[in-house]
Amino acid sequence: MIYRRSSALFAEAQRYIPGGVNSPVRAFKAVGGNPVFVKEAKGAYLYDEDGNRLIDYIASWGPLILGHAYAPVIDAVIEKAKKGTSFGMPTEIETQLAKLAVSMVPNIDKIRFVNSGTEACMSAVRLARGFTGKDKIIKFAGCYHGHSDSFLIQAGSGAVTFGSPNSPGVTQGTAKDTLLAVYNNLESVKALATANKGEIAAIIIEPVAGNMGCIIPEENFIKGLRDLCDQEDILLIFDEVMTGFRLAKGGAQEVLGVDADIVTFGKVIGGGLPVGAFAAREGIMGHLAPDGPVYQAGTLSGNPLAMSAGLAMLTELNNNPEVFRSLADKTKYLGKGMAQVLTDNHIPFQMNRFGSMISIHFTEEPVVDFESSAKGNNAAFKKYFHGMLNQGIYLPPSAFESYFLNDALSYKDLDETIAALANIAKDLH
Ligand code: KE4
Repeated sequence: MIYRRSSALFAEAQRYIPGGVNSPVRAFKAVGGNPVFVKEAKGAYLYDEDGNRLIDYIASWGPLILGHAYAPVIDAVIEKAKKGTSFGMPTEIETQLAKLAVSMVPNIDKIRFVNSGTEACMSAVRLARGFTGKDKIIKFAGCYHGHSDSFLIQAGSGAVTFGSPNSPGVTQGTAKDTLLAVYNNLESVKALATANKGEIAAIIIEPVAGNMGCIIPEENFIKGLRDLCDQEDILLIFDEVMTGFRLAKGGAQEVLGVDADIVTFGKVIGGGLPVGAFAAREGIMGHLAPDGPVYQAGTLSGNPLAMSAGLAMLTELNNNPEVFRSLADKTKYLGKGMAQVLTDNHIPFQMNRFGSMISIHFTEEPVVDFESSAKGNNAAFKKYFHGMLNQGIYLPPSAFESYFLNDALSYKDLDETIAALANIAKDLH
């Protein structure tokens, strides 16, 4: 496929925007080559600036779960835009979306809207610290909760020491309050809780992880965290920016049957417009300004335009819950077909799949945490990514991402994807 216009647009973008992109993963650094510039999209298909049609498996990194330019969302946004986009004043539609989200998600009485998943997770941690009066948090290596300082931390020197910044600009002062545990390793969490007894405000986790590729929580891992939090008076924060309204109406809490204390959202809740949110029971949310002392704010938080997209999206999902089963079935079909191709070609691989999240890792070893995910053969992944792109299949341009299926994908699209893999599988050794 030709990407001449995308390359020219990328060259110009780099003159005015750092790296030519407004979010690093889009720049193809992990897979090489120039990023594809998209012109428009409809349903399961992207149409790029060179006229190529691409079957889309990122859905804008999750939000477009019903496909691009989904008519009920678009119509709602158009109608709302005609009446003004934002007022900096309360509007009824914020309450309508809040009421619907609270009705769909277990264990939440109230929800605060923000403008991104980063804001949601950052605010959730501040709320947990304010509610508990404790400073430290535990996160997991490989989990991503947005780019606020407390989360840009990598493992410290020892097993139970403080984290250290993994980005310039993050201070040691911040890093010392973030402790790193190992996903699917409850002992690593217990060790941190023991070594920092009485100092930990919260554990934040992606209940089904999507930022190491897709990583599935092992039996009793999440339940073990719940029990530990109850024993140690620690709040459990589920970062459901990816899993919320994707795995089920009630997200990972519903599917895993484990209660979180605070839940964060993004992506699907905004229907493709900038919306994040965090939610909890009244006893916790009551600590948030203006009711309580924990400050959090935002000029465009809850703006009616974004709320109209989110309300249309969640209304569709709430009224048609069979879509979650449809998405899971399509993901299973795709995974089965691709796994067969890789097996037939004797390619070492692991495939992790949960609901409509899936990822392929070119490694013999099961992928259960960041360390095992990092052992994937990235040279093979690059060949896989570009080989599929050249056949009109758009996959996440990094081995450390989950695919996000949308329900506009037909079984014909899935078969075309499996066939594209069959065409290149022999090159993946
Ligand atoms: P945003 O600030 O990008 O809306 O959300 C941050 C975030 C929080 N929590 C989880 C579990 C997330 O996956 C994300 C963002 N996801 C990435 C994809 N891995 C967004 C893509 C990007 O950074 O451009």
